[in-house]
Amino acid sequence: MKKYFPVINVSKRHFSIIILFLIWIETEIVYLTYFNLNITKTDPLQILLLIVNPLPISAIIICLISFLKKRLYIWANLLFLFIQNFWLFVNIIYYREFSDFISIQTIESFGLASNNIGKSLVQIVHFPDLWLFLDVLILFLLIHYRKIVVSNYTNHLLFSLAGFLSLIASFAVLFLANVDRPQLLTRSFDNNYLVKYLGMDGYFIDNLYQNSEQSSMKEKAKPKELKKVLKFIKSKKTHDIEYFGKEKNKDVFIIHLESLQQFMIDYKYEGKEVLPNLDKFYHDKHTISFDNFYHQVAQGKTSDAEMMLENSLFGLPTGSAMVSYGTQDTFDAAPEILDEKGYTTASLHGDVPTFWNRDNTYKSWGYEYFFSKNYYPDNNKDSFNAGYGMKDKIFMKDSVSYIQKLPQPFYAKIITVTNHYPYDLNKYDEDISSWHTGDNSVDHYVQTAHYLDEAFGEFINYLKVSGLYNKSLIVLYGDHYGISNNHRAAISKILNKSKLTDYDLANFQKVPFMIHASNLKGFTDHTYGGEIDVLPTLLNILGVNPNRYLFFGTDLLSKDHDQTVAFRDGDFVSPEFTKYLGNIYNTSNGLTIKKMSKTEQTSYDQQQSEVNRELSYSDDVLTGDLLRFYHPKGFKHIDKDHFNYQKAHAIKELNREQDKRKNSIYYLNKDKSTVHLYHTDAPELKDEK
Ligand code: GP9
Ligand code: MN
Repeated sequence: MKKYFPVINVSKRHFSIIILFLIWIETEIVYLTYFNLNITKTDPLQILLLIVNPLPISAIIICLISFLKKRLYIWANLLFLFIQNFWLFVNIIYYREFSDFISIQTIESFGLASNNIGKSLVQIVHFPDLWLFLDVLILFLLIHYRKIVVSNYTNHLLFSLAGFLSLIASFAVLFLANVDRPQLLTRSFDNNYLVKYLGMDGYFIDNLYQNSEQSSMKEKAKPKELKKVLKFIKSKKTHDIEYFGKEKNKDVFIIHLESLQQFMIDYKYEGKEVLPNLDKFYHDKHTISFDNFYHQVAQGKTSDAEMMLENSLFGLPTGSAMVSYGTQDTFDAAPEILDEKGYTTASLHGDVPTFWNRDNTYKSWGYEYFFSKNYYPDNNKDSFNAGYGMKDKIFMKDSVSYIQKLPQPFYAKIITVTNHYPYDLNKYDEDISSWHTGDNSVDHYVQTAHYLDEAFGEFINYLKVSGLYNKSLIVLYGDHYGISNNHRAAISKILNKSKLTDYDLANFQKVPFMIHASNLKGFTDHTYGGEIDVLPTLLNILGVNPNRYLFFGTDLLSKDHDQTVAFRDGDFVSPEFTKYLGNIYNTSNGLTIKKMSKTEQTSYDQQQSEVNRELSYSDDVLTGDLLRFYHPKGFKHIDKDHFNYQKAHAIKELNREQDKRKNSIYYLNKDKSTVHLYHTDAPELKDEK
């Protein structure tokens, strides 16, 4: 034996480099073969970060280990290598099942062995994955049998210097990551982003930090805080609802119109209506349309809108509540509330399921189904995608194959995405010319908005021919602005206003909100309200009493509705005042209020204090997980573990439901698909006909 394996003497410096190299190469292999990090190949910074990011944090730790003496140095290195391998290994397994990275919150909320991982562990651990541990094993044997002998000399200066440089490098990675993806850490977006930019270690440290912050807030929160919140909420309850139960048991479609702003309704460009289908819907005799309805989102954008729409809770002042609290908090959300009333619940979206942590949050909200990108045929074809996901026309058409199988009544949320910055569209999809404001990041908005309108028109057409239209309550909302206030010059051109004030910008935050159903008498409602008010409004129409729940919004159609609309930064709009960007305007005429009468001042102060209170109470609910202490009578939460959004599982479940519930559109059509009733002019789908 001795003859074949000569003893190798290595210095500490070399041994440390070997460990670092192994960690680096293995991480790179795993990045490229197991994960789908969506690297933009034309972005050199992304590629550089992907190559460099496994190094700095590991290098710092390896440098620290180098100060250990004798065998402790060697075993600590091996242990560190093993931990790194193990971290990669568990993430490979988790990723294979969920296309997401493991987090402390997921382990705490679902347990490692549950969340269907336990059941199928044998299927998802592939024997060849164990290659990851080969290096530790080989090194262990070589050291144990003294085939590798590491010198005991530590060059203190060298390791200190290397450690210091690695520390600088880790900050450089963080800095460059933020250059490429601004607000990466404050807004989080998606675990895939964190790993792509900061590496597995960076992701872990961030997760550790976030989790310890969240846990300490949660631990501190006591049931008596809930009492304060409930007292506040009680003053906002609405009574004698004229519309109560008007559309009981109807199917519900919530159509999320990405970045669509109210000013686009009835907007004409080059003499043509930009949104002919939405305009028609807006003025329909069965549509209640709101023209003073505001988005109330902050950094969490779409996720803030979703949080408000389905929980009547505000997003957070920074970051995304769905990302920070969606996995572990308790919610009384629309899907779960409606599930209790016999509804089947589904969210449909053409982006990856991890974005805004939807894959975990939807389980906490009680969604039975989440049809995301990989459920859709040809979802990876370049021509089928624009910006963040599948093009609306293709996405909406292919959604029908799932919608038709949902047992009725159902609650289906359809999240569009094509009208999203940077408003990308293929030339052949462009039906109208772009604006010519000279601001390139704004000019194409009109084209993608028009595309969204066409997609919506095709979808409504399907609802009509399939008979669903009259059986459904259709709710439309714009989630937030598409054109931010940074584009003042372009906004004045678009609105044809030579002098743009902050009052105009406040109005620019209005988004469409419409409710359509056959028993409703349509009109344009000038009530002031926002996204926080949607859920109580919707529940009343469906005959579910919202007063039973802890909601911050109030029914828009009720006489008791509170018309003070809070923005996330403490600004607000009410029928009297528009407080925006530090200025106060008279809402009815847009003039600056310089001096207030005593009564005006009292009413202003009262509104401001209410806004401050509702925002901070809503934050208390989320950060303290206060809903865990709240038990509406008879309302039982579904175990989060019950849900499984794997495609194969969902399809099996849907098929099983057909014969059990016997009332899906598909079943009622004698097990025949209704997809052929759907007509789209999307050229990508032309070959299919
Ligand atoms: C991504 C989509 C976009 O899935 O919902 O979110 P946004 O950037 O609008 O918040
Ligand atoms: Mn959005």
